[in-house]
This record gives sequence, C-alpha cells and structure tokens, in this order.
Amino acid sequence: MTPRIFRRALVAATAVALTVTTTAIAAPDNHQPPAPARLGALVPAPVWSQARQHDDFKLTPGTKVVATTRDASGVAAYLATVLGLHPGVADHGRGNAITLRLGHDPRIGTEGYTLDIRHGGVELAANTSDGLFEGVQSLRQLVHAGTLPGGSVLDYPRFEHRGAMLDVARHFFGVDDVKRYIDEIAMFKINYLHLHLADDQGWRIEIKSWPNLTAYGASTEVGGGPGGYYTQDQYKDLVAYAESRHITIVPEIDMPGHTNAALASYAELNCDGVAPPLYTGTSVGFSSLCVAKDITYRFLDDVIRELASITPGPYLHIGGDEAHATTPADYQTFMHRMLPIVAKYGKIATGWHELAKTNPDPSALPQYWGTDSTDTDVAAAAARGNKVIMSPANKTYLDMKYNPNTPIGQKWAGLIEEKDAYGWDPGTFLDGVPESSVQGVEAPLWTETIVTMADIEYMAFPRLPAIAELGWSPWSTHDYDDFARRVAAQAPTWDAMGINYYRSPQIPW
Ligand code: NGO
Repeated sequence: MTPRIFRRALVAATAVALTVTTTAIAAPDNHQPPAPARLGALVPAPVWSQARQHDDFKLTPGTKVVATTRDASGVAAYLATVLGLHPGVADHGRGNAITLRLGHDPRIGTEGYTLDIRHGGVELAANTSDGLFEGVQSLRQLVHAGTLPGGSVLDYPRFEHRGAMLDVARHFFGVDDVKRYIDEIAMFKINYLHLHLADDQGWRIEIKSWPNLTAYGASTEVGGGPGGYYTQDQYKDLVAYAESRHITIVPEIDMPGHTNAALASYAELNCDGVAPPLYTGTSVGFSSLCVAKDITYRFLDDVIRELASITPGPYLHIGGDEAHATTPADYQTFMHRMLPIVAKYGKIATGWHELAKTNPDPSALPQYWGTDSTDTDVAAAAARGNKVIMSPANKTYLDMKYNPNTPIGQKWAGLIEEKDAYGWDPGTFLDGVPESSVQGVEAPLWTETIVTMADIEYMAFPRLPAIAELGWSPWSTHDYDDFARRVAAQAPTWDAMGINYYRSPQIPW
C-alpha cells in the first residue's frame, strides 16, 4: 500500500468513522437498560468465544492502538481511525492500549484471529494482516457505550471465498458509491468484491486499445440514463481502496453473450459487420460475439491483457451466462479459445456455472447461480476437481424482492426474506458438490431496478450479513433466532452510518 493511497483511504474512512466514534466512546445513556453481554453480538458468529464478567475494558481518549511490528501498523492505523484513537508502534502495549500482534498460531490460518479483552488491556493477534483486519471488524462490533466486553474470541473462516457482486453495467455506480459499499461489506468479513463491468447496456472499464467501448458503449444504461465508466486510473484507485479493506476485486467482462455494448461500439465484432444500436432495456440472452471471426479473439486478448495488468488479484471473471444467441457448439469453441487467453495473462478464470459445460481446467471456478439443488454439469466439474462458488439465485441474489411489496427488485428467482437468505447450507445445497468442493459464497446485486446507493443498501442490508455469515461461521453456530438477535444489535451502527437498511419483520430490531 503506498502512503498516498493510504492517506486517501484514511480520509475516506474518517467520514464513516466519525459518527461511529460517537457511539463508541459516548457516555452511557441513562434511559437505556444496562448493556447486554455484547461478546455474543458478532456477525458473522465466531468459531469460539467466552465472556468474562467484571473484566471489561473502557475506551478513553487516551487509549492507544499499538502495533508490535511494522507489518501490523497499517491495520492499527485503520483501527485507530475507526475508533478515533491514537496509533503507535511499540514492542508491546502497556496499560490503556489495544495491542495488535502478528504471530504463528496454527489454529487460525491466514484470516483468523484471537482476541483477548481484559480490564487492563486488549490484545488482538493473527498470523497475517488480513487476520488482524478481520479481528478489527469484530472489535468494532463489540464496542458499546465506550466499553469492550471482557472475554476471549478465537475465530477463523469456514470458506476462503466470501464475496459480494455489484452490477455496475445495468446502472453505473461511481467510485465513491463503490468505496462506500466496500466499507459496508468489509464490516462482515467479505473478502472479494466482484464487479460486473460489461453487459448489453454498458461497457464500464476503459480499454485503451479499443477506446470506443467507453466513448460510445458506456454512454447509456437501463432506462436511458447517462451511464458512465471507470478510467483505468479510477479502477486502480478502487482496487487499492479495496486492498486497504483487505478485499480483492474480481473484474468481470461477460462473454460471449451479454455483449451488446461492445457489439454496438465496433461493427467489425458482429458476424454481419453491422453494429446494433445501444440497448437500454432489461431483456437477456439476445447478443453474442462472433465466434467464427479472428478479430473477436484479438479484441478479447487486448481486453484481458489490459484488465489483467491493472488487476493484482488472482481471478478474472469471463461471464458465460445465458449465451442463448450462441449455439452450444460455438459456446464450446469460444470458451476453448478464451480460457487459454486468461491463463496467458496469469489469471485464474471464474465464470457463471454454464462454464462447467466446457470441461475447463480444474483451476477454473464455476459460480453456481441456479435455483435447483441439482446441476449435473457443475457436479461433474466438482468431480474433476473444480471448486465452486455458491450463489444460488433463490438464496443469495440481493436484487430479488423481500416480499411482494418491495418497491424495487425482481422476483424471477422468488422472494427472499431474511430467513430465506440465511436458511441454506453452502456445503450441502448442490448435489454432488460437497463442502470440500465449495470455494465459498457470493451475494450478487444485479441493478436492472437499482438506481441509487440507497437502493443498493436497501437490498443488501440485512441480507448481505446473512450470506457473509454462511461464508464465515461454522455450521455448528447456525441458528436463525440467535442470528436475528445479533443482526438487530448492528442496527445502531447502521443508523449512525446512515445505511438505508430494510426493517425486516423477521429481525427483532
Ligand atoms: C441472471 C442473469 C443476469 C440478470 C440477473 C437478474 C445471471 C448470472 N445472469 O443471473 O443477467 O441481471 O439474473 O437477477
């Protein structure tokens, strides 16, 4: 992380943090009942925790955040900012301090942490700065009226991959909105943000060798609005911001279908050489790149090369869904030419689960978005060694309505209330895809009907925390009533941050 980026990240975090700080160290409100045992209020639920009475730690303006090594100082500075405290580096914290320590604890892996809160001081330990960052998210949730509840936590994730997806193609969302979403999902230990960067309605990432993709192909969106795109510098800034929140960006260019914006921008990409008009509707499955033309692969080689060069994360998502305007034979031909291009630029391919039909290399990650518990192609891929990302549309799609009266959203995959989002097991959902074949979960937010940041928040909260918990917490902790109580405990923080969440009747707010 460069110092310049870090400063910018801190400034942006402060806006969110200031209000949170007020709740963190304000005097207890006499009108409220005594604070409950808050150690049990974490979302996602931790692997193990034990409360200790009479061992609470009081935060004061003099409390220091201490990093015992330089490697821990980035996360320490972030924690200090979100709690409004003073960061420093020292061998060990003494007295009134929250100490962050990097060590070698075989129990907690690369993203786990241990937390020890005592009257005399707080110690957070992990093997990596990722682990410290996840521990910091727990600390943030535990602060109540200036107090951290006494006790110990040992925690690590069930799945390596815990994702959110934002469709910036159907409606475009600018850099500040995406950064706000990054801050919001980071609170729930989400570690991947998948950006759906190209679809029929718009191309959203600058590709310097094909400038018309953005000059023309980004100029509208669903409903005919102005659209927009990220310059490569803006995208790099987003990647760096996500990195400062220990989140990896997974960029998606959907292909060979969902490509009208590209086909409209370059006539030569069409089999008949005629560019279609820009599209602002919401139908799917009508567009296809021309599988037989060589220029298609020169185009995609350029796109993948440029995108890979500004994407430090391991994955590139190549879509592959709903290629109804491509014949099955062409789909095979297309993917067999595309997958090596992704590999050539040093990236691992991920794609919607239709990709599984093409017998991809076992490193490829199909993303299951169906609603059934059976998919023989995905099960066969799992048997060949492919890991699967679970995004069943009837559980994880954040664009589905909560109930028939939800003013925005769709319902083709069903209504998804909080209990539905929470009530499934990624490790057993799909026949032939056992837990050992599941890389993790992702909650996609498609934006045909989602126009503002407030819309994003309304659809994501409180369902995103449900999916985050399925990705992080051991199945042994799974209990809806307990989960709902813990989500309700987050509401004051969401209120302080101005998050426009849905007041689900299934949560005891
Ligand atoms: C489908 C479709 C998307 C839609 C979405 C709406 C996938 C993978 N392809 O999911 O184009 O936006 O449903 O819910």
